[in-house]
Amino acid sequence: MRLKIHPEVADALDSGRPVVALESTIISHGLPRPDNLRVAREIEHSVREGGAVPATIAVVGGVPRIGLDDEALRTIAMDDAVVKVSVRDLGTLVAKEGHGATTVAATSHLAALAGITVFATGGLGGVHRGARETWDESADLTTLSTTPVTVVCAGVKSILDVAATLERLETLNIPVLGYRTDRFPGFYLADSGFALDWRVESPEEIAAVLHARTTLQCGAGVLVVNPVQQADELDRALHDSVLESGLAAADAAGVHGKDVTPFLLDHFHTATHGRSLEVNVALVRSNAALAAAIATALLA
Ligand code: PSU
Ligand code: MN
Repeated sequence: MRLKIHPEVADALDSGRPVVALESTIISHGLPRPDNLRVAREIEHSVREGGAVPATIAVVGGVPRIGLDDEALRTIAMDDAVVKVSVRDLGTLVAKEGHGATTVAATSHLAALAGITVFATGGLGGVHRGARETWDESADLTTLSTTPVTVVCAGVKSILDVAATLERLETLNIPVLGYRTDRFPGFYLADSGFALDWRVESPEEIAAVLHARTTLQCGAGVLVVNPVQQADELDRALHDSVLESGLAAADAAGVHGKDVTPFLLDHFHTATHGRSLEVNVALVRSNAALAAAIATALLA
């Protein structure tokens, strides 16, 4: 088995230029077609504008790819055969030569394997509501506890149990750094209602934290949380009503396991008539730009 690194990404890594990893589940299962392909390209563009090389990660025809050409990006966005893959699915999918869109967990794993340490996405997976009965907790959390990658995100969606997710991040030794905020962001909303212990003001300050962690062999990944601009956030009343109807619909449809997150995301996009998509795109692009700045600061 080989890992296929896009020549531009390989060149940047070899010559010590900044690279930012991007996940692909957000493209295949997190955003509606046909906007997803356009948005995937826009996210890559934001990384470039920030002065770094984008490396969107996915499995195409059984080959783990670090950086996708246009054909591969189109396959991930449009092909019905693309499955959502976490770390545990990678080996099976490679052996079966299938197409897979990587979650934050699987993307972090492959990024680290390729020597990429900064990664941008929208929202991290976490502890689901009702996890006390279902045990549904994303492998994003456990994977980050052992994978030294910095993930820039807008917190977690309120479809999850935010308080439980924050507790698990603490247990798993994953620090959460608020970028110019003291509040844990709630994805569509700038503030989830929970406070953070640590606030950072610049990419340089984040780089200093990361260098110190390397020296101290802290091992785990780091979450940098970047809230959506207050002007861009989803209307709170709309958010709350759509969340309530989405949770009820998922329950009524008997959706469970890895289908829960895509189901609820789709509900948000439909029920807000595309408004949640605009918020989603704005925050991912902002995260991509910040990740590029962090990757640059790390090399300074
Ligand atoms: N949260 C979002 N958008 C997403 C996801 C999470 O706001 O697209 C995707 C990410 O790829 C994340 C995955 O890694 O869902 C988590 O899925 P699960 O809960 O099944 O681990
Ligand atoms: Mn799950």
